[in-house]
Amino acid sequence: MAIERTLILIKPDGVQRGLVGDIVSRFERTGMKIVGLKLMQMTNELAAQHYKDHVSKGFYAGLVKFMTSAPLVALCVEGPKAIENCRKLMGKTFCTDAQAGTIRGDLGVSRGLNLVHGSDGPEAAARELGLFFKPGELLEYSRAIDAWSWNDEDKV
Ligand code: DAT
Ligand code: MG
Repeated sequence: MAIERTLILIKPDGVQRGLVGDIVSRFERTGMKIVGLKLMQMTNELAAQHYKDHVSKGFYAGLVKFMTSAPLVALCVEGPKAIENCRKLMGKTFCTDAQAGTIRGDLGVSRGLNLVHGSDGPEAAARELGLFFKPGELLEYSRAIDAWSWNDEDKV
């Protein structure tokens, strides 16, 4: 299995509620590696690109308004099956449906204010990472814990 990279956003509600540390920790403590991280505010232009597949949906205008309303944190997380693994950690889209133990299940109660975004597949991950990070902003580095977090058997 390939080692994947995925885009995670800690949405404005997560930043405003002081949950950045908790949410980052949930990804970090799995052993996956943070290879990009920034605090930023989403512009309308970036929102339009990021959510282009949702433009015809009834919730689109509210979604863009929410996502551009205050700073968010963008992360690039790397690891075996990182895309699917991060989605699992996030839980179902609406917090009310998300299982206990997930970010949305543990930390949220809303439909739209659901704390996190995670790319939903390899194509989306590549496209979205390109929107949020310049190539030089994603780093390659080793950590002492890497050998105890995943090994060659996770790459098959
Ligand atoms: P996810 O974030 O789980 O990938 P999505 O891509 O289908 O979900 O939708 C993007 C965001 O839009 C989602 O995080 C919250 C919001 N959203 C989706 N469906 C909605 C709905 N029916 N009503 C209100 N907000 C919705
Ligand atoms: Mg999505």
